[in-house]
Amino acid sequence: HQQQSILLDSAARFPPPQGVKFSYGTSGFRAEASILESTVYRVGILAALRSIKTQAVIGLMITASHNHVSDNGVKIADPGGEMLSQQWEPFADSLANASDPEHLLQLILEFVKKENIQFEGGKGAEVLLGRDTRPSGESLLEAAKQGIRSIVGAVAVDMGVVTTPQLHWMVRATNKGEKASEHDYFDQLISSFRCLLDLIPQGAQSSNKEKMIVDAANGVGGLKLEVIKKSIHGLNFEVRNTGKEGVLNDGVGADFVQKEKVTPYGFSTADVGMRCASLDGDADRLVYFTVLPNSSGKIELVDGDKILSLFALFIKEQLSILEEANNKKVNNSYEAHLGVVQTAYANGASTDYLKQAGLEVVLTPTGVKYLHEKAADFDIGVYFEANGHGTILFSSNFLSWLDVRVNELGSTAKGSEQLKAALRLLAVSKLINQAVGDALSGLFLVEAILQHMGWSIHKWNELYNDLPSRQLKVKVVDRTAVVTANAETEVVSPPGIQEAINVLTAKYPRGRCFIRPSGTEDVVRVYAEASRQQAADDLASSVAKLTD
Ligand code: NG1
Ligand code: ZN
Repeated sequence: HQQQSILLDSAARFPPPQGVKFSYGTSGFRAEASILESTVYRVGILAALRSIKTQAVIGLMITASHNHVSDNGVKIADPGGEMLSQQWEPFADSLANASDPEHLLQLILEFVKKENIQFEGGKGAEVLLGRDTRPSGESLLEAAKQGIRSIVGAVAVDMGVVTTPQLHWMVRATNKGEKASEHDYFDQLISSFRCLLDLIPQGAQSSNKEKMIVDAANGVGGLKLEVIKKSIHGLNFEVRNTGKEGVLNDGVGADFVQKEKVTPYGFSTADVGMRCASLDGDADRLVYFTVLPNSSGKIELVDGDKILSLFALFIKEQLSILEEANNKKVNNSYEAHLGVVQTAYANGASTDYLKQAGLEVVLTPTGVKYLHEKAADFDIGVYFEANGHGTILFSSNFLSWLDVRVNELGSTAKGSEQLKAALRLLAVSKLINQAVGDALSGLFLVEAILQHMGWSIHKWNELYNDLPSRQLKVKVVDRTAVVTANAETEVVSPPGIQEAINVLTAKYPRGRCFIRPSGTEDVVRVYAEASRQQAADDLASSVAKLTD
């Protein structure tokens, strides 16, 4: 009863905006920041309940990623650092949309009963809070704290301004009983990067010592890179768009660079040919690019698909070195199952390249939660969206085996190629963020691998040539009318559309085209690719007409 009156009192301080319907999409709740306080307050309650239910620490991140600075958003990190379980999404929606405190309380009581959430006996709730650099973050953080504290005994721990992947990493590390501060995050990143550089084959690293430049989207990633820069050795880099002057995500950042394919603010023809990278506003996306000569700001984009290819290639190389040893010495061998996960947006040339390199490729629907889940089926699962969000997951079975193998080889085969390969894989598992895609750890892994291979960005980019592609969005009355199957590559409803797409696609050499309802905007998206840009453009616009 005391609990109920506390909830009713605090809920009354956060009335929801009129006439808005919130929906927990692939990136949590996102909206104009000024209407988000009640939503963030309610997500605070949800986070506390989730913590009691799972008997683990939960994360709550306030960010709107690559969106406009006046937007904001909120999302939950589950105990392993992954996205909120999909089973709880409908509850999140109903909480956010409850019209008044009584209704809210009613929903909570019903849900607590249905999910059998036990307030007595277990550990109290604990929620780690983080926010990006958006000015609205401060008051929204306060709303989240009040939501958490409206559950009696729940504790909110403010981690301050952090990248989204840092917060996910902290949740994961805390629940594993590992050191979990920001300092520990930097430590692990810097020491595993160092470890990879120390294991570079003699003579390889020469071609890649020149400086690289990072566009930090005027967001939180730039602040963190400047901290890392003070203690890291073996990489010469400059950080631009650190937020001291420009506006968050405004003409800068990974989303802008990937979609517009032009240089972000702060880059010019003076940078032609240099290795450049762009982060997004909360540093969970990463793309590379080079400025093209005499091109009025055009760039050569090296996207998430190419980062995926680089990572997969490197891991495959290390595994085959290890497996050679397996054949010679049969005791304690392990055939690691390596797989890569993409969405239908992956450039067709990347998928062909990966398959032809002998890799197993799986497609999932758009949205990190689907890719992540699929990647977790492998011993080593590498996933990336073309837009630069991705990471590498290692199974605990494989990591335990690797630990034992490193010890064995350390005593029987010191200095061997096998030991080096095993140590490299171990270092990758520590450098890369196992909770969620992380632009910072991704960047240092790309840099370590380029040095290992002795590759320039141009050499890397030549792994394959992207097929020309075109993306369009079509505003429709009801986007849910479009229903897809087979990882969004086929339309099942409305009837007849897929047949029409097939007929149009067949007209173009190397044509491929699909449509799907966006999970984050009120539009249907069209993607087309073909052997020439004009053909991809034509295919996309003719298919877009079908959806009108
Ligand atoms: P939707 O709006 O469902 O296409 C977009 C991106 C996703 C993902 C989510 C979450 C494209 C085509 N889609 O999803 O890849 O990043 O936002 O932020 O880029
Ligand atoms: Zn982001």
